[in-house]
Amino acid sequence: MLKIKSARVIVTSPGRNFVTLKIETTDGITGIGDATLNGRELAVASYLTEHVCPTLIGRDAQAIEDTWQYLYRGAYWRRGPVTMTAIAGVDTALWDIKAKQAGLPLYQLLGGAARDGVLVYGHANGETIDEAIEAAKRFRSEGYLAIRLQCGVPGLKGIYGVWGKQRHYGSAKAGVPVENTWSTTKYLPVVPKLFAAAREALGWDVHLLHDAHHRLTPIEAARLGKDLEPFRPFWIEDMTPSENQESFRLIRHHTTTKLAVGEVLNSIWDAQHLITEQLIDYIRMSVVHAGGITHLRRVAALADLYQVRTGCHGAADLSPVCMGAALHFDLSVPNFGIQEYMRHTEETDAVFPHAYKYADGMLHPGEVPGHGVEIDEALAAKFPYRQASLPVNRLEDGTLYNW
Ligand code: CS2
Ligand code: MG
Repeated sequence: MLKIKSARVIVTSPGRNFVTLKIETTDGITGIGDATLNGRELAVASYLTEHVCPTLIGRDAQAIEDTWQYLYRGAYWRRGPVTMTAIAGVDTALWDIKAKQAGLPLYQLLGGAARDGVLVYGHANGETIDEAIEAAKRFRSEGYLAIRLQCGVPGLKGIYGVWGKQRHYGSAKAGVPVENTWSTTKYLPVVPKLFAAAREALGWDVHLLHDAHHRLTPIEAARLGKDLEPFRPFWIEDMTPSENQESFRLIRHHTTTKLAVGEVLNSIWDAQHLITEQLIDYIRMSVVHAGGITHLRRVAALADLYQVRTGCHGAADLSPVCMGAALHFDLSVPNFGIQEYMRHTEETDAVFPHAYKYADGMLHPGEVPGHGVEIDEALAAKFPYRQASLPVNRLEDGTLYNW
């Protein structure tokens, strides 16, 4: 039996914090899993180090499902982002080991390739609509078939998803949270203008996406959905907070604009009604935050029954280890929709050498055994943890709001 000999947490910060779990077996096979929770990294690192890793030693490294159930049911305190991210780190590392042991790329253990490559979307943004459109043209020139559009809102600063000319995005800032200001009234008229300009400049053979980032009430989301219908968005994401899954019934009642939800969800139960009532079109849950490949496959299987497609979260605060694992999942899952692809910095890519490659608007996970991502521990050690926090948002009158 292939037993677990060691399980170690590696925290590194090549430009931003990442938490990686590394498992080694008695046969010397190693596997790694992403366990990064942006702004709460040490909570997951501690959960793993103190409460999970000691229980793994001596366990059968091949018993992925039993280990998943042990960590989920055995925790008593089920679900939640910290718990499910910790479980994801273990699950992903064990799938990596199993595929390496088989000498196969991970997707071959998940049913093989269901498509030639994984459609991805890039992130065009700018303080102004013109700047965002120029950025979108650059993504088109790089062969992207799908582009997310975000732009500034006149009269507001620090808008989500606008990071200017720098190539890479880091939402968490050093120290305690910075405070942004928000006005839905100022925001709502801007997005239709952004999409009108994008269709004018880019035409119709490119998918256009937008992230409302939890900022609207259901009726405001319905308004935005109706206003955007003429521009046929691929999806509008996180239109309203998704804890109240019923909210989406109201949005659905008013608009045919396609909806994506789920990057902050971490279990099938959080999305159960969104899926079974077909209140959404894409489920955004990710390998790293939804309990790993084992649980995400269950979510995708439920979604498939209701013609809901996957659209995994893939922001730069999810490490290349998550991206690598997600691409094997994306390549094999029948109801694949699209994969978010926010490029990591060169420093991050050096810490996490990987087999996945971008070409012509698609990513492919590569053919090496496992998920195809490793960690250079010597280099990782050169980037110590730095406390960082996601921003908080207030309305113009000071009311604390959704970031
Ligand atoms: C965003 C994320 O990529 C997205 O869709 O919602 O950038 C999100 O803000 C970060 O992952 C939060 O850590
Ligand atoms: Mg989002």
